[in-house]
Amino acid sequence: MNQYYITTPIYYVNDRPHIGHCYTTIVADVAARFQRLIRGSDADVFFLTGTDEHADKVVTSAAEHNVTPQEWADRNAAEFRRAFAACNVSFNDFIRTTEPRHKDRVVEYITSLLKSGDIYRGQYTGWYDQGQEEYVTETAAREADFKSTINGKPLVKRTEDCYFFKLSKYQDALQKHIETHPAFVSPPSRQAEILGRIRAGLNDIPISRPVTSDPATQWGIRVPGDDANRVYVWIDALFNYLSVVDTPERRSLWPAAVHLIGKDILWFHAAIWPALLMALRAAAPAYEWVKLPHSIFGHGWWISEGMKMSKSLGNFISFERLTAYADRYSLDAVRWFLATQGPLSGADADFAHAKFIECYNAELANGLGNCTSRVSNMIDKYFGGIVPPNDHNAEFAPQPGGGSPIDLALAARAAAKNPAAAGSEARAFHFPETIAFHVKRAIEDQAAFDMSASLMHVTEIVRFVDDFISHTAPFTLAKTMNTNPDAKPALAAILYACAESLRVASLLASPAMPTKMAHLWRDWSCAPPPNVALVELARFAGDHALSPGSRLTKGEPLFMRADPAEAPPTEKA
Ligand code: ME8
Repeated sequence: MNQYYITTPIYYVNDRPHIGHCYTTIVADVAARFQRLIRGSDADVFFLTGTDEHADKVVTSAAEHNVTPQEWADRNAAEFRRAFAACNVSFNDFIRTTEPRHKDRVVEYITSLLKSGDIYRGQYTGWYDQGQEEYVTETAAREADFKSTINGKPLVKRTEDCYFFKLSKYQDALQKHIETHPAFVSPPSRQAEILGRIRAGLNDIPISRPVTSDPATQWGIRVPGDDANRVYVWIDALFNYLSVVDTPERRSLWPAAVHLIGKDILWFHAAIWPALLMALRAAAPAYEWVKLPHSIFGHGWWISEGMKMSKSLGNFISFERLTAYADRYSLDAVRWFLATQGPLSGADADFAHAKFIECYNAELANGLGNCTSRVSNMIDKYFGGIVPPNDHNAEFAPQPGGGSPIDLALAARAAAKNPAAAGSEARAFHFPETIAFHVKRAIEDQAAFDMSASLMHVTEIVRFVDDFISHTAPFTLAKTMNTNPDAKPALAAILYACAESLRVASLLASPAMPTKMAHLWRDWSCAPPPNVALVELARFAGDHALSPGSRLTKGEPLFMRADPAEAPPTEKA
């Protein structure tokens, strides 16, 4: 199986982590954990996140806090690391763009592109706000009647030396690549927007900023051979995906499988980044390995209680607010909610308290949690907490008039539901086949990067088991155990099928809820062994199935029911 390299954006260190950063990073984590599970190995999966530190706004906020930009970056990069650790994110590497291993590579890349001519020195002309010491776009200048929006003084037309990247040269190649690789810009709804912009024509783009006596302009990587210019932060940042794996040991990880990002930064990733890679590959034989990533996945936006998140509206979901949810409902419940209800497919998603509670109660407390409790309680009560024998083949197809206790249980249920049609309504439950179907589909959904669909197979399995329990009514069957010698083996077959199905559901749930599922595996003595691929692990009653005779402890309920009337958790002061 191919190697799988997944990245998140690298986050600006002027800000503190919030739901958006945690969301992208948790979704990437679920995908990475799923790929490790599918392969039964950590070796070929590489998950990168990190921080983007050379932005001008880092200098500004550092000054506001009376520290140097590097100190400010150190402090906030540590905050991001802390937040991601608290979210149980299993990244393989965390890159900070101020690290020499990154900066040195950027200098090498720019040097090659200068040599090949795809980066060239030219002149940039634009409207300049002298008070703010910054350029204003043509549109913004016109809207402001060519005056500074800050001090009202006229903007001046200014020309200065600058380095450009020949983006225009790659217009046709980019267009062709996107047209012939439908998964390159994902989800598909985002493709038209990018293609439209490319077809409209591409200009070369400035990729440097001047260095002056203003300290704000001194933060960043210098253009090689020219100390009066520094590399524009976006170009520096994009290169992180390559610089981290540009070592002899890691080069085989390239190209990335998925660059997961928010829709805000799609253009940089779906147009400028591939063009830079094409240019680098063409620049020197040493960059022959620099192919294009498989997919740029631009997810939608989290809003909050129906509105754009804003600190002034009081609906901002900070990292601390998420932590308060995790403290009350468990971190894994938060991860589950983000991964299944998030804006992955494109449309924005609402972080509304009522919606969180509804999802939590339906899928976790009353779903997976309740079903595992029911089954382990029955195994505790009827089999002394020991996994019952699995003598039945887990095909529960009632025979009309069949005499086994399972047939009778199924038929009795059907008769109770519709006395006129006794037998005909009885439903068959084919466990091995149904479970294999969900496992296969969950893997396919991962390949399509559909987290929600993939995780919904957990819920589907739980429904299947719940349905089976209500059809076979094992608690009724148990009442006949003293009088009917066939009742106990029937009960064993029913409960084994339920527990074994839930074991498989727990495997599929584990990338989103690693801690809770590890608890279940401990209680049920079924922790998956290392180095076994998911299809093997998940084979119903296969080599890694629940083993009859082993301990299955009731344990604590996985998820306590939430009270919808309780006030939403708030961050601690
Ligand atoms: O753009 N909903 O960094 P950044 C969902 N440094 N996701 C959100 C979100 C929201 N409301 N708000 C933010 C940068 N995000 C650059 C990236 S990459 C080479 C350089 C997430 O700190 C989303 O993933 O502004 C978005 O793309 C990212 O945060 C932007 O983070």
